[in-house]
Amino acid sequence: MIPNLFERELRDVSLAPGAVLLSGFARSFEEPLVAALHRVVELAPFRHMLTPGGRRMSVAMTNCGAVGWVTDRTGYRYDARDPGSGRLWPPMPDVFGDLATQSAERAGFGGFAPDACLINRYEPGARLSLHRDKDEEDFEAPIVSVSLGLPAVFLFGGTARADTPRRVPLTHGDVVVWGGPSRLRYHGVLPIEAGDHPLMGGCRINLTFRKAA
Ligand code: MD3
Ligand code: FE
Repeated sequence: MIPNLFERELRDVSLAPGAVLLSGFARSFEEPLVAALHRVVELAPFRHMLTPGGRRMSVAMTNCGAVGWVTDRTGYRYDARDPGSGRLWPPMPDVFGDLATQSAERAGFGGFAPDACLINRYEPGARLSLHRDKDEEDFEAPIVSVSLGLPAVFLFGGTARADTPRRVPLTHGDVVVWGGPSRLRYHGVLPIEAGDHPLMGGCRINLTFRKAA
Protein backbone atom coordinates (compact mmCIF):
# COMPACT_ATOMS: atom_id res chain seq x y z
CA MET A 1 0.00 0.00 0.00
CA ILE A 2 1.26 3.47 -0.83
CA PRO A 3 0.77 5.74 2.19
CA ASN A 4 -0.92 9.04 1.47
CA LEU A 5 1.21 11.61 3.27
CA PHE A 6 -1.20 14.48 2.57
CA GLU A 7 -4.54 13.18 3.85
CA ARG A 8 -4.75 13.19 7.64
CA GLU A 9 -6.79 10.34 9.02
CA LEU A 10 -10.00 10.72 10.97
CA ARG A 11 -9.79 9.15 14.38
CA ASP A 12 -11.57 9.41 17.70
CA VAL A 13 -9.42 9.60 20.81
CA SER A 14 -10.80 9.39 24.33
CA LEU A 15 -9.14 12.04 26.54
CA ALA A 16 -10.99 11.31 29.78
CA PRO A 17 -14.45 10.04 30.77
CA GLY A 18 -16.88 12.22 28.76
CA ALA A 19 -14.13 13.96 26.73
CA VAL A 20 -13.43 12.83 23.16
CA LEU A 21 -11.15 14.29 20.49
CA LEU A 22 -12.69 13.79 17.03
CA SER A 23 -9.54 14.38 15.06
CA GLY A 24 -10.27 16.09 11.72
CA PHE A 25 -14.04 15.65 12.03
CA ALA A 26 -14.83 19.23 10.91
CA ARG A 27 -12.82 18.92 7.70
CA SER A 28 -15.73 17.58 5.63
CA PHE A 29 -17.70 20.73 6.68
CA GLU A 30 -14.81 23.08 5.93
CA GLU A 31 -16.08 25.05 2.95
CA PRO A 32 -19.64 25.87 4.15
CA LEU A 33 -18.38 26.25 7.74
CA VAL A 34 -15.80 28.89 6.87
CA ALA A 35 -18.23 30.70 4.53
CA ALA A 36 -20.86 30.84 7.31
CA LEU A 37 -18.22 32.02 9.79
CA HIS A 38 -17.31 34.95 7.53
CA ARG A 39 -21.00 35.94 7.26
CA VAL A 40 -21.44 35.88 11.05
CA VAL A 41 -18.32 38.00 11.57
CA GLU A 42 -19.58 40.61 9.07
CA LEU A 43 -22.75 41.05 11.16
CA ALA A 44 -21.03 40.81 14.57
CA PRO A 45 -17.32 41.70 14.34
CA PHE A 46 -14.64 40.32 16.66
CA ARG A 47 -13.86 42.51 19.66
CA HIS A 48 -11.62 42.30 22.72
CA MET A 49 -13.90 42.19 25.74
CA LEU A 50 -12.97 43.37 29.24
CA THR A 51 -12.79 41.00 32.20
CA PRO A 52 -14.69 42.00 35.35
CA GLY A 53 -11.25 43.04 36.70
CA GLY A 54 -10.89 45.50 33.79
CA ARG A 55 -8.29 43.61 31.70
CA ARG A 56 -8.61 43.43 27.92
CA MET A 57 -8.75 39.78 26.82
CA SER A 58 -6.02 38.79 24.34
CA VAL A 59 -8.57 36.57 22.57
CA ALA A 60 -11.06 38.51 20.39
CA MET A 61 -14.63 37.20 20.55
CA THR A 62 -18.03 37.24 18.91
CA ASN A 63 -21.10 34.99 19.05
CA CYS A 64 -24.01 33.62 17.10
CA GLY A 65 -27.17 31.89 18.25
CA ALA A 66 -30.07 32.84 20.54
CA VAL A 67 -27.66 34.00 23.25
CA GLY A 68 -23.97 34.92 23.33
CA TRP A 69 -21.33 34.92 26.07
CA VAL A 70 -20.16 38.37 27.07
CA THR A 71 -17.91 39.87 29.71
CA ASP A 72 -17.50 43.45 30.90
CA ARG A 73 -16.80 45.33 34.14
CA THR A 74 -20.14 44.07 35.54
CA GLY A 75 -19.30 40.37 35.08
CA TYR A 76 -19.76 37.38 32.79
CA ARG A 77 -23.17 36.45 31.36
CA TYR A 78 -25.12 35.20 28.37
CA ASP A 79 -27.02 37.93 26.54
CA ALA A 80 -29.37 37.80 23.53
CA ARG A 81 -27.85 41.06 22.23
CA ASP A 82 -24.45 42.11 20.96
CA PRO A 83 -23.39 44.88 23.37
CA GLY A 84 -21.39 46.47 20.53
CA SER A 85 -24.40 47.07 18.27
CA GLY A 86 -27.43 46.57 20.52
CA ARG A 87 -28.76 44.04 17.97
CA LEU A 88 -29.53 40.37 18.47
CA TRP A 89 -26.57 38.08 17.78
CA PRO A 90 -26.68 36.60 14.24
CA PRO A 91 -28.64 33.34 14.07
CA MET A 92 -26.67 30.11 14.31
CA PRO A 93 -25.97 28.97 10.71
CA ASP A 94 -27.41 25.52 9.92
CA VAL A 95 -23.94 24.14 9.13
CA PHE A 96 -22.77 25.19 12.63
CA GLY A 97 -25.69 23.45 14.33
CA ASP A 98 -25.36 20.35 12.16
CA LEU A 99 -21.65 19.99 12.90
CA ALA A 100 -22.23 20.44 16.65
CA THR A 101 -25.11 17.95 16.80
CA GLN A 102 -23.28 15.32 14.72
CA SER A 103 -20.09 15.72 16.77
CA ALA A 104 -21.93 15.31 20.07
CA GLU A 105 -23.80 12.28 18.71
CA ARG A 106 -20.53 10.66 17.63
CA ALA A 107 -19.16 11.21 21.15
CA GLY A 108 -22.21 9.59 22.72
CA PHE A 109 -24.33 12.68 23.51
CA GLY A 110 -27.53 12.34 21.47
CA GLY A 111 -29.90 15.26 20.83
CA PHE A 112 -27.43 18.12 21.50
CA ALA A 113 -29.13 21.35 20.39
CA PRO A 114 -26.84 24.31 21.18
CA ASP A 115 -28.38 27.76 21.63
CA ALA A 116 -25.03 29.59 21.79
CA CYS A 117 -21.81 29.56 19.79
CA LEU A 118 -18.90 31.58 21.19
CA ILE A 119 -16.33 32.31 18.49
CA ASN A 120 -12.79 32.96 19.72
CA ARG A 121 -10.05 34.46 17.53
CA TYR A 122 -6.42 33.97 18.61
CA GLU A 123 -3.69 36.03 17.02
CA PRO A 124 -0.06 35.12 17.78
CA GLY A 125 0.56 35.47 21.52
CA ALA A 126 -3.13 35.29 22.46
CA ARG A 127 -3.96 32.82 25.21
CA LEU A 128 -6.73 31.71 27.51
CA SER A 129 -5.81 31.15 31.13
CA LEU A 130 -7.14 28.16 33.10
CA HIS A 131 -10.86 28.50 33.82
CA ARG A 132 -14.09 26.50 33.99
CA ASP A 133 -17.17 27.12 31.84
CA LYS A 134 -19.87 27.51 34.48
CA ASP A 135 -22.06 30.38 33.25
CA GLU A 136 -24.43 27.96 31.50
CA GLU A 137 -27.67 26.79 33.12
CA ASP A 138 -27.42 23.20 31.88
CA PHE A 139 -24.31 21.19 32.82
CA GLU A 140 -25.95 17.99 31.52
CA ALA A 141 -25.36 19.13 27.94
CA PRO A 142 -21.79 18.80 26.61
CA ILE A 143 -19.71 21.58 25.07
CA VAL A 144 -18.48 21.01 21.53
CA SER A 145 -15.35 22.84 20.39
CA VAL A 146 -14.12 23.19 16.80
CA SER A 147 -10.58 24.36 15.99
CA LEU A 148 -9.75 26.17 12.73
CA GLY A 149 -6.55 27.70 11.41
CA LEU A 150 -3.24 27.80 13.29
CA PRO A 151 -2.50 24.97 15.72
CA ALA A 152 -2.78 25.37 19.48
CA VAL A 153 -1.79 23.57 22.63
CA PHE A 154 -4.88 23.03 24.72
CA LEU A 155 -4.53 22.61 28.49
CA PHE A 156 -6.88 20.01 29.92
CA GLY A 157 -6.86 20.20 33.70
CA GLY A 158 -8.73 18.49 36.48
CA THR A 159 -11.56 19.48 38.76
CA ALA A 160 -9.24 21.57 40.97
CA ARG A 161 -7.32 24.57 39.60
CA ALA A 162 -4.08 23.16 41.06
CA ASP A 163 -4.34 19.85 39.11
CA THR A 164 -1.51 19.73 36.55
CA PRO A 165 -3.09 20.08 33.11
CA ARG A 166 -2.38 17.71 30.28
CA ARG A 167 -1.29 19.28 26.95
CA VAL A 168 -3.43 18.37 23.95
CA PRO A 169 -2.33 19.67 20.52
CA LEU A 170 -5.30 20.82 18.41
CA THR A 171 -5.14 21.53 14.69
CA HIS A 172 -7.40 22.74 11.89
CA GLY A 173 -10.56 20.63 11.69
CA ASP A 174 -10.28 19.01 15.11
CA VAL A 175 -13.43 18.76 17.21
CA VAL A 176 -13.51 18.04 20.94
CA VAL A 177 -16.64 17.10 22.87
CA TRP A 178 -16.57 17.75 26.63
CA GLY A 179 -19.42 16.33 28.62
CA GLY A 180 -20.42 14.20 31.56
CA PRO A 181 -17.71 14.07 34.24
CA SER A 182 -15.39 16.29 32.12
CA ARG A 183 -17.88 19.12 31.68
CA LEU A 184 -16.60 21.24 34.59
CA ARG A 185 -12.88 20.55 34.31
CA TYR A 186 -10.37 23.39 34.20
CA HIS A 187 -8.98 24.17 30.76
CA GLY A 188 -7.07 26.83 28.85
CA VAL A 189 -4.98 27.53 25.77
CA LEU A 190 -1.23 28.30 25.66
CA PRO A 191 -0.10 31.40 23.72
CA ILE A 192 -0.51 30.77 19.98
CA GLU A 193 2.64 30.71 17.87
CA ALA A 194 2.82 32.83 14.72
CA GLY A 195 2.20 31.04 11.43
CA ASP A 196 0.32 31.21 8.16
CA HIS A 197 -2.58 28.85 7.59
CA PRO A 198 -3.59 28.35 3.93
CA LEU A 199 -7.28 29.02 4.63
CA MET A 200 -7.39 31.04 7.88
CA GLY A 201 -4.19 33.11 7.52
CA GLY A 202 -2.36 34.22 10.68
CA CYS A 203 -4.93 33.24 13.28
CA ARG A 204 -6.68 30.42 15.10
CA ILE A 205 -10.45 30.41 15.40
CA ASN A 206 -12.28 28.25 17.92
CA LEU A 207 -16.03 27.72 17.91
CA THR A 208 -17.55 26.53 21.20
CA PHE A 209 -21.11 25.32 21.08
CA ARG A 210 -23.08 25.43 24.31
CA LYS A 211 -26.52 24.89 25.70
CA ALA A 212 -26.54 28.05 27.76
CA ALA A 213 -30.18 28.77 28.60
C1 MD3 B 1 -12.97 21.30 28.73
N1 MD3 B 1 -12.18 27.98 24.60
O1 MD3 B 1 -14.25 29.61 25.07
S1 MD3 B 1 -12.47 25.10 23.71
C2 MD3 B 1 -13.85 28.90 26.02
O2 MD3 B 1 -9.84 26.83 22.29
C3 MD3 B 1 -12.70 28.01 25.81
O3 MD3 B 1 -10.91 28.70 22.44
C4 MD3 B 1 -10.99 27.27 24.28
O4 MD3 B 1 -12.26 27.40 26.72
C5 MD3 B 1 -10.56 27.61 22.90
O5 MD3 B 1 -14.40 28.89 27.14
C6 MD3 B 1 -11.10 25.84 24.48
C7 MD3 B 1 -12.42 23.66 24.59
C8 MD3 B 1 -13.21 23.50 25.83
C9 MD3 B 1 -14.39 24.14 26.05
C10 MD3 B 1 -15.11 23.83 27.19
C11 MD3 B 1 -14.65 22.89 28.09
C12 MD3 B 1 -12.74 22.58 26.72
C13 MD3 B 1 -13.44 22.25 27.85
C14 MD3 B 1 -15.38 22.52 29.24
C15 MD3 B 1 -14.90 21.54 30.09
C16 MD3 B 1 -13.68 20.95 29.84
FE1 FE C 1 -13.71 27.44 28.35
